[in-house]
Amino acid sequence: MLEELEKLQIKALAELDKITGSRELEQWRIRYLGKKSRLNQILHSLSILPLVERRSTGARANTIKKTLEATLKEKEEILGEALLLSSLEGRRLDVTLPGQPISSGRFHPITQTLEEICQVFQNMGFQVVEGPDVEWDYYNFEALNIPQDHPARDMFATLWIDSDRDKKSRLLRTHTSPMQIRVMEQRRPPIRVVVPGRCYRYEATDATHESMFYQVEGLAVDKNITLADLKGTLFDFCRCLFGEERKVRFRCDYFPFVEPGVEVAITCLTCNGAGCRLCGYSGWIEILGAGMVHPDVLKRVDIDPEIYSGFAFGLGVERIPMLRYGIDDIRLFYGNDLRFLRQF
Ligand code: FA5
Repeated sequence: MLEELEKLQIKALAELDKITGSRELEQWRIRYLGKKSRLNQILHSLSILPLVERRSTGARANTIKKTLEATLKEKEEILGEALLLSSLEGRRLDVTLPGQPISSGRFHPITQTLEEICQVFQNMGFQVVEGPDVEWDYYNFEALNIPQDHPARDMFATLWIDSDRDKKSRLLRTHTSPMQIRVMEQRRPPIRVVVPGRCYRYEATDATHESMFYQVEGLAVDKNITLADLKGTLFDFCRCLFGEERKVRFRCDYFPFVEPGVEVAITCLTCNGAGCRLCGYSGWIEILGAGMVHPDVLKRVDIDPEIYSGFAFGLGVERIPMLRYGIDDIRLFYGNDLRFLRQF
């Protein structure tokens, strides 16, 4: 039996030496040190041997078991280290390789335009304020000289929130002009504010009309403000946005809350004033409505029109990137088509 033990040790160690993988190592452990291994069988059958032989065989079998266990442990450590090294080698980072491109987000073209418009007015000393999308009839119409049954209500196809229109009712604001009243209720002149915001109209959509669109309202109230101030401010604004050579035209228009009222147009950016499909062959494109704040509006917010005067304007925001980039349909802005939006 001693001879068998010696042979077993030599065979086991020789096999262990050749092993290169952890799976083979486990199989080796089962084969030479497992419950059913020959070594284990010998250790369990010692009791049937005569006493002298039992002692010597038992001692030798235990020494061989310890040797095999110790060599197995050593081998496990060597293999573990090799495995770690090879996996590190495989995952080695080449810092000289070009990085993965990070696709960065961007602002919606309308948000970009709103920021640009506000920045131009902020540079002229205007402050940016915002107001509610859900508005009272009073601010959207009444306080702006548009009482119930006034024909000017037809200018603004309204989305009502309350069904009973005879009472104090709420609506989705049809323009940003209600903020003229809210600002003048809270502040005393001198006032210089611009109000960017969403507006809503109950209209069929087409290439130039959306049911939700943006406006930027402007309001300046102080002593001695004249139509010349309005013209100067809007001339400067148009030049900043559309370039020095752009021509700006002022023509009379009617809005119940201003007197006089004007409409401002610029020479078409596509045909440079020669006339094309975009400008309806007129050479001009209207971009905003404006005027001198009506004395009755000032009185309503306790500002004396004998002392103070002011101008106001309301600018359609979508028109600006449409003109600049030759976009022929306003609906593209709100269709959420990434192929369109990624161009800005
Ligand atoms: C107004 O909304 C007035 N509140 C403007 C104003 C303010 C006048 C202060 C005087 C003093 P109007 O309805 O014309 O006016 O709208 C102004 C601009 O909003 C238009 O020139 C147009 O560019 C834009 N706009 C109006 N309706 C729509 C629509 N359905 N879709 C997209 N843009 C629109």
